Amino acid sequence: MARILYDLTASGDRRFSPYCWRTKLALAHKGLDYETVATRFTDIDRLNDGPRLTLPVLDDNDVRIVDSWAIAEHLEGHYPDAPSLFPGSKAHARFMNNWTPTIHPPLLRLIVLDVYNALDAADQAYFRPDREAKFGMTLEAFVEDQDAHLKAFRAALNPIRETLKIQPFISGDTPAYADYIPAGAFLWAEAVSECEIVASDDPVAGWMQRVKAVLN
Ligand SMILES: N[C@@H](CCC(=O)N[C@@H](CS)C(=O)NCC(=O)O)C(=O)O
Repeated sequence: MARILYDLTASGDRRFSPYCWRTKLALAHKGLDYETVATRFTDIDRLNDGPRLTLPVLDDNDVRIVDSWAIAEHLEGHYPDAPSLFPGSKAHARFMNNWTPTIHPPLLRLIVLDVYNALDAADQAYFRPDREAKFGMTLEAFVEDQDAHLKAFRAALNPIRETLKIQPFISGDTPAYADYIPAGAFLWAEAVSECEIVASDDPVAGWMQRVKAVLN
C-alpha cells in the first residue's frame, strides 16, 4: 500500500484527532487512497526511535510526513493534478491554520472528559496525568461550568459564522483546506461526545454537513 495514515484511535475504533481529520479530509479532497493504522496515544512511541511524534503521521510511498499542515503542503506539491487544497492562494488556509487553535481550548473544556472516557485503560492512564499537569487542575475541574464554556465556544465561532452567512464554505463556493482545518475540531467532538456544540439552526452546523460530504 502506497499511503499509510497513523490515525489516533479511542476504544470502539473511534477516530477522534482533529488534526488527523484535517488530513483525512485533505486526502479525500485529493481523491487519494490510503490505509489507516489505528494508533492509541500509548502506541505513538513505537512509531520511531527519536523524540515523540504527534499524529497525524503519513507515510506516502516511503516518505514520512509529520504534522497536518506539512502533510497538506506535501499532498498539494506531490499531486498537483488532483483538486487543489489551496485554490487561489495558500495564504487564506495558513491564516485558518493559525486561527483555529483559538477554538480548541473552549471546545476542550466541553469535551475533554468525553475524550478521556472514550480511551481504553492504557491510554486513560497516560492521558489524565499528562493533561491534568498541562491544565494545572483535574479534568473534572477543567470542565466545570459547561454552560459558560458552551457560550464561549459558540462565541469563538463568530468569524466562521459571519463568513458562512454570505458564502457556503470558508473557501468560497466549494470546500478546501481552509474549511478542513476548523472542520477537524467538529469531527473530533462528534467522535467522542454527545454534546451539541452548535445549535442545529446555526449556519456552522449546515456548513459541517456540507464539509462532511467530502468524505463520501
Ligand atoms: N501541529 C500538529 C499537532 C498534532 C497534535 O497535537 N496531535 C495530537 C493528537 S490530536 C497528538 O498526537 N498528541 C500526542 C499526545 O498528546 O501524546 C499537527 O498539525 O499535526
